[in-house]
Amino acid sequence: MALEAGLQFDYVSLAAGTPARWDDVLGVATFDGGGTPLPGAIPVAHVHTPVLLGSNVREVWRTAQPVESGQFSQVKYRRSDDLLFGCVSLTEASGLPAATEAAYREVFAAVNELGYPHLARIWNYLPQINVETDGLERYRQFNSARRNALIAYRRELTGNVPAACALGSAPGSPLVVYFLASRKAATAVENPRQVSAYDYPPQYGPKPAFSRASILGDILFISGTASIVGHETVHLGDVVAQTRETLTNIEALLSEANRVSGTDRFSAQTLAYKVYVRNSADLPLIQSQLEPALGSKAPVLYLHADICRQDLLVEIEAVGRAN
Ligand code: 3EB
Repeated sequence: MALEAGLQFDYVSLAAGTPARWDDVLGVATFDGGGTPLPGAIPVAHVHTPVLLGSNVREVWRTAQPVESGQFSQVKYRRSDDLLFGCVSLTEASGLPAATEAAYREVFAAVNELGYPHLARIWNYLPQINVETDGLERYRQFNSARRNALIAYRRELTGNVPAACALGSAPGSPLVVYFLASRKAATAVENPRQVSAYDYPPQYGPKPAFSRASILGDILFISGTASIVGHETVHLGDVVAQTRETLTNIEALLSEANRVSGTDRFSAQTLAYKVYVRNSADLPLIQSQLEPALGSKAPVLYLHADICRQDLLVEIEAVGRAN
């Protein structure tokens, strides 16, 4: 049996009413606080980012295996035999670095203790991501604190690190981290067009510990992907060109995922996307590039969020299942 037996991903419409079954749900993310309450045992990551298009949806992770819910310290989770979905939401009572380090320590303690030590994908949302305080941009503070927690738990800082994304959220919202972890290792994938983020030169601050994509059984997680070639942002101020470059990077990741797994299994047709738009006025231009490229049937959720480099106007993440 495949280790990730039947992990499935869906954007479920709230308008369609409550799904008949919640007993196969591992976890849920909501955006902009949308949605009616769910059965209490389901971990829900409440992400505070306005929805620009694709509203009234939740991101729902399901599995074919029986599930069990629980809480480890402040990490709410649900797990199957193979997989664990978890989320943690912390206010910045003692500042962002302290909250980040605490959140990551809790995540690592939970996955270690529960026996799902391999983090395949982590989503990070923090308010005022581009604001500088104490002489350091908050995204860089986050990176430094994430690194400290990785070091404290003797985790790798390069190589087989999780796929990830890090986005801005509404002012005053908590730090929200949610993740999928596995009993068995995922395979990290890098983008041949880009310097690995963990090898970025020092001008970008503390090195971010994430991979460009990861493969977990049948599932491909594509990290937050932007208009970066080598280590530099390209097409400054040109949202159309940034969108196209981002698509080129996603295509490169698909090829690389197929090469690494020795197959032809992953294709753009099977991907579902989340698109983060810095300036909401850019939505029509971004859409005009994405709709013809992705096809009208592709599930796409457009969110209004700041991106972790001031000069990036759009970032796209994706998840796909092998054919
Ligand atoms: C980049 O490619 C854009 O810090 O976890 C993308 C994905 C980005 C994940 C993270 C940051 C992160 O450098 C930013």
